[in-house]
Amino acid sequence: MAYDLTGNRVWVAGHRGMVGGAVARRLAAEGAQVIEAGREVVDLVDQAQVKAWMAATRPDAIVLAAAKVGGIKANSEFPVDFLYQNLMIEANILQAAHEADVERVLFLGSSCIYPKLATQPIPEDALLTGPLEPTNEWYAIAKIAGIKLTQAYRTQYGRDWISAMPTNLYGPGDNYDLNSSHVLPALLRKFHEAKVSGAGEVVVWGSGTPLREFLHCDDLADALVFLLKEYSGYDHINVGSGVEVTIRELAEIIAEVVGYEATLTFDATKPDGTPRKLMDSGRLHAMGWNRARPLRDGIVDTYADFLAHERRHGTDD
Ligand code: GFB
Repeated sequence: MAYDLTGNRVWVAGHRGMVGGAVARRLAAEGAQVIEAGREVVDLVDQAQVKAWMAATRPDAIVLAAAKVGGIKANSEFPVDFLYQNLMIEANILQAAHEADVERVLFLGSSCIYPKLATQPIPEDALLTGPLEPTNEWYAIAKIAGIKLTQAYRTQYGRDWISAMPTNLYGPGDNYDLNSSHVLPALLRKFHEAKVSGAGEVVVWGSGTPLREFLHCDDLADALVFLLKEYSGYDHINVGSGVEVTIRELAEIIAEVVGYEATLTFDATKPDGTPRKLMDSGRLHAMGWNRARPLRDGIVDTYADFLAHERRHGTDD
């Protein structure tokens, strides 16, 4: 039977992030009562604070979109932050949710949980079948632990909790800091700045040949609300767009959207990361969700948001 969100009190953990923000907007449109709590209210790495806040708040459902996230550089440079903080956040929230008897939890993982050389497109059952991509293994191991912990509460206590694995995400509210961002916001900012300064050149990390699948955060949020309502099961569910491009092709699309032709310089001192990670989203499609927008449309929307909030990104400092 479908889970009715109307009027339900749903805590979006991580509402200030790109994904959490999108989920909060989508849940509000669904008629849910969205609960938000910033770090000044509850520090998710602190077990006592999470337990006390959860016991006092007692949400009906939780979307666990809080995480220490970042691109390939930040993942490689801050292994403790990515492993420790993410383990603590998910363990604290799930145990506190169990103690507060929370009906539904949706835990969010990432496509980097899969082996570096998994068969493509990657089905859900590729999990734990081979070695991980080293540039983000810390984050991946924390996320794998989160999937397993969610499954453990289901197995041991019969909790109706689920997990979803989004592919590489982008959209309004992304992080545009060039040291910690993912590739799409980084290239949007680099092309925009080259256009403003007339630099004529944009530096792209790595070889430009890795393939990535991209999904707009509002499409992810739509899929997550669909899963919250319609899915109850032990297995995690892939959420992708099926749209895959090389990093060079991505740079070319962004050049077109920003409206600036620049020479691409490939910086071979920066890592490529995993060669390809296209997810098999067949299970989600079979359940009835397949509404990802075309990549170019999503980038147009994201660039408009970037321009509207330019000062926030520090691009004109
Ligand atoms: O998005 P990204 O940082 O992360 O990098 P991953 C994707 C690809 O884009 C890599 C290249 O091949 C990068 O070398 N790239 C080119 C750039 N130019 C740039 C640039 O200016 N900035 C960045 N950041 N990349 C992430 C993981 O892996 O995937 C996270 O680090 C998470 O943990 C996420 O799992 C989904 O796609 O390689």
